[in-house]
Amino acid sequence: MLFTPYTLKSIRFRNRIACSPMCQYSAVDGLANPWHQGHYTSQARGGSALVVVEATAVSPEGRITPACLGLWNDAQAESLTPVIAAIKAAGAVAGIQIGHAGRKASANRPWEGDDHMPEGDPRGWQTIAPSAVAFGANLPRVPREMSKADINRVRQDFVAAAKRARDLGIEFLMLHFSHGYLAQNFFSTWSNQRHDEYGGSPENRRRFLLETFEAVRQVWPEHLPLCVRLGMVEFDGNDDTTLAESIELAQRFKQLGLDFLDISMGFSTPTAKIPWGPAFLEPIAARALKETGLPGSTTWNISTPELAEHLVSTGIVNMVMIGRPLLANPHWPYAAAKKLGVEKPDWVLPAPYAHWLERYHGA
Ligand code: 8OZ
Repeated sequence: MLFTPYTLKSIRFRNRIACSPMCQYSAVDGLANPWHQGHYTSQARGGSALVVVEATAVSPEGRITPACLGLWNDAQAESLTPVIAAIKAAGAVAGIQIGHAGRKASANRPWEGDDHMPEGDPRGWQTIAPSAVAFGANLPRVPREMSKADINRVRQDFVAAAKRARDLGIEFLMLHFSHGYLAQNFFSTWSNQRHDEYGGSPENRRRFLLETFEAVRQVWPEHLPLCVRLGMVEFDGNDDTTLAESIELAQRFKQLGLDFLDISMGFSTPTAKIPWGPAFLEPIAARALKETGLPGSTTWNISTPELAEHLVSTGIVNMVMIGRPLLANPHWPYAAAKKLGVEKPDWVLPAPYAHWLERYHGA
């Protein structure tokens, strides 16, 4: 099943493997450069059906680090043009994840500390979030509470980035509504302590996400898939309540035109006890996708072909989002096909590679 094609809206995926968005922290001024060109070209040539470009900020203060990609100006869009062309030329579907890092923004790159830059560091900036509450631990910066004007502006920033993605010929748009970034900051009581219509009840905590989704849907073409990556649970001991709330939120997105739900977790508190293990989100994904009836995917620790095949062949997900295995080997899909004994995988190994690997010497 992992190597059967899949069609969503007008888009055909050559198999069920997606290269999950993975921050490269290698940009200057939000611009893509030869690093991104090489990385995304390799992923597309490696055989993944969908290549989702890393978390790309909708505004300067929405970057996780100063080295994140951005899509808030035309120069940034232009810098992505050859990257998108290369993904498509290798037969993969070109996707992008757009987001705003909220209270987790203004951080050092993981290999340079993975923590907030100290207050006063000239490379850093004032973060914003629904409430002036810090994440804590390695991310102690206290965000400024967003005004209604901020909320409206960030929603429009998402819309402007979605338009740029559309105009770039990107075919799959993922909204980063998880991992303790801005949207999750609104949804989670760990970070949202507002008393206006954007905080308090589940309906109020959903409002920013639903309004942003709805506004993006209006500019994102009807025939192209719109995806949300949602943090469904926090692993904070309160998951029954959180999962019920997030499933309801997913149902509301569905009513507004969501095409694909990518199941992840919240990362809203450093006190979370995450049960890291092979495909540990499987039961959450199974329940959420079944109850909502939405097509979708899941991610985290899907590191063997057998596990990926299991998730797809049982009908739990339509696609798997693979991360680190594809960093270690962009040709993981080819290796997976061989391991699973797939004779003629219905995906196109680019002709030069196919010639040497399949035709000349045999497999
Ligand atoms: C894992 C490691 C580093 C960054 C996210 C940008 O949570 C990330 C990220 C995840 O979406």
